[in-house]
Amino acid sequence: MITNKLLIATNNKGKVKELQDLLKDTGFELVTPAEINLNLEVEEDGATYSENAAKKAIAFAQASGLISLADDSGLEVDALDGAPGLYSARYHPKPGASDADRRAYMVENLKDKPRPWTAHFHATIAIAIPEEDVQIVDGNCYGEIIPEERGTGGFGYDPIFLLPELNKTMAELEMDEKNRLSHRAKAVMNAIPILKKISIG
Ligand code: ITT
Repeated sequence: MITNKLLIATNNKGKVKELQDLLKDTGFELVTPAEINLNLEVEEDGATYSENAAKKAIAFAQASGLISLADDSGLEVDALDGAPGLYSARYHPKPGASDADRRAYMVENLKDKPRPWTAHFHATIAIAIPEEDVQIVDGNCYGEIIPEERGTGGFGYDPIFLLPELNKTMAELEMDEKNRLSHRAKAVMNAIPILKKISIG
């Protein structure tokens, strides 16, 4: 049976916070994996953001019986030929590395390349209905990587991702500002018509 609950199908606490805010006016009751005691790690072995996002959304929908929204995202740096991209969460040779380690590693890999280090964040969102279909949308946000960290908001690569037109990093934005501009915000905007259709039935 389809309910009006929507499971935010991610284990990333930064994404959970942003998606709770971005989806608050959709009419769905938002549920997190922790709230339903669902502990699910999905292996991200797809060749594209879409494959990984769909795999996560379907796995969470099957495990919970709830409509599930998953996000697969990454940071693509032009001077690194689009790396780390799909592998952004694992971009470090050392297992167990932190977000701060990954930021330092990125800056280290860029230090001999000419600036500006242009880059964009990409997010693909998949919405899966249990026993039914999965639908995919995406969004991008363009900026540049800077060598020094600025700001304490957000998560992941936000302190080194500058939005040149604002002269602020993603980590210097209030969450509502990030949630107007980010790749994830744009993907959610594209997901709203799909969610409306689902809720109408
Ligand atoms: P789930 O799969 O459970 O959702 P994850 O962190 O493994 O969590 P991804 O595989 O999609 O998610 O990895 C995306 C990585 O890209 C994330 O861990 C960050 O390092 C980076 N990233 C994505 N969106 C970001 C954002 O808004 N700000 C900063 N870094 C971001």
